[in-house]
Parts: sequence; structure tokens; C-alpha cells
Amino acid sequence: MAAAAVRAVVLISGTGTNLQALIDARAQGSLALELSAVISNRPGAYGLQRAKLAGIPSAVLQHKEFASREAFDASMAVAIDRYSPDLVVLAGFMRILTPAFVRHYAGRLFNIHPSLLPKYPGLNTHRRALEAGEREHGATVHFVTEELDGGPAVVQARVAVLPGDDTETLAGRVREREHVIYPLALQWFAEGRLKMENNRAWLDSEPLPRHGHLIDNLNRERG
Ligand code: NHR
Ligand code: GAR
Repeated sequence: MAAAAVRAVVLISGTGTNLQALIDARAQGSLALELSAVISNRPGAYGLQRAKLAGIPSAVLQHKEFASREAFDASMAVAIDRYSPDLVVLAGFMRILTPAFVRHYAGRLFNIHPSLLPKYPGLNTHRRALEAGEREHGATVHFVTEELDGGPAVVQARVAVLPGDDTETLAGRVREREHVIYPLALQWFAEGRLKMENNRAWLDSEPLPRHGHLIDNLNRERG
């Protein structure tokens, strides 16, 4: 008998290019995850179209329609748990999650954040990195904990900041790497190789470095 599929629910707020990267990785056979559902807090999110085109069920829960973050998160958990997922994937999801929600999915809740964490948690990371004159920037896949963008890192991709970069060009270069590292990290989880324990990420029973497994593109880009 074939092993039961590992099931993921993906949460989005926007364009959904990371969702698309997961859909494509799955189609190419490099990601052994069933994408069970996509949930958006914004009805106009283009990622909902991507889900539809890929034949993935979707739902919209608008945070504005709830009296509190707690009420929104509780409804989301109900919507998610209908699909009995093994993991929950934040892919450009823009609402901070309550401690109760995060605890409910502890060890099976992932985010991709557009910075080299622990640098630049929170919003507007590309602008802040440019303003600080950083020569390197990137993205980090991490386990989500109650500490915003502070959970254990799994994979980090570094890109060069190039002369003349603006937030758009830099974000584009980072996003291209996001589309590589998110499927990679989630495939490790799907294979049962990746765990969170003692606030640390473990791959094949070895602790990962604090910044996660590093994928470097600096030299290639600087030429
Ligand atoms: N929730 C917890 N508890 N822990 C994390 O690490 C989380 C999280 C929820 C989302 C993604 C994160 C990112 O990668 C993420 C990580 C939204 C905000 C934010 O300030 C900050 C970080 C992230 C996502 N959101 C505003 C809020 O009031 C709303 C902003 C908006 O709607 O545009 O929730 O960057
Ligand atoms: C990505 O760059 C992701 O890292 C970032 O938003 C973009 C979503 O793009 N996430 C956050 O900033 C979370 N607060 P996408 O919708 O095309 O995947």
C-alpha cells in the first residue's frame, strides 16, 4: 500500500508566487505534498486564482469581519482543520497570529520571510535593508513560534544587493530564491527529515545552524 500523502494547507494574502512555486514543484515531482486547500484573508488575492487553476479548494476568511484576532484565528483553525493537514504553510500571509493558533500548529507551521533573519523581522524588509546599506539580503524559511519571525530557521538564501537596486529589483531577486528554498524545506518536512524541538530546527536528527541551511548566490550575482 502506498504511504498516506502528507497534507498541507497554504495561507496567503496576496499574489501567491510562493504558492505557485509549491504547485510547480509538486507538478515536477520535487515536492511530495498534497496541497489540500488555500485560505486567504483577502478576497482579491491573486493567489486564489492560482489555486483555482491548479484545482485546489480555497476559502476566504476576512479578518475585518471578526471582532478580535483571537476570533479570526479560531475561525481559521476550524477552516484549516477541516482538511486535517500535517502542516500549515504561510506564503505571503500578512496577519500576525495569536499564541493559541501558533501553539495549535506547533512544529508544523512554516513561514517564508524576506530577510536574512534575525535581521529585519516584520514588514518593509527590502526598504530597510537598502536604507541600511546592506550588501547582502535574502530570505529565510522558519518554523513559526509566538515570537514574530523569531522561530527556528530552516533554510536561508543569500543574494547580493547590487548597485542601483530599488525595492522592486531587490524584492524580485529575493523572491526568485524564495521559490527555490520553500519547496526544498517543505520537501524535507514531507520526507520526515525536519523537526522542531527545543526551539531548534533539526534535519536528519542533527541541529541546523541558527540561521538555517545556507544557500548562497552571492558570487554568481556579483560576477
Ligand atoms: N505570527 C506569529 N505568531 N509568528 C510569526 O513568526 C509570524 C506570524 C504571522 C505572520 C509572517 C511575517 C513575515 O514573514 C508571519 C510570521 C505580518 C506582519 C504584520 O505586521 C508581520 C510579520 C509577518 C506577517 N502584519 C500586520 C498585522 O497587524 C498587518 C499588515 C497588513 O495587513 O498588511 O497583523 O513578514
Ligand atoms: C514574499 O516575498 C514573502 O517572503 C513575503 O511576501 C511575499 C509574498 O509573495 N512575506 C511577507 O512579507 C510576510 N509578511 P507571494 O504572495 O508572491 O508569495
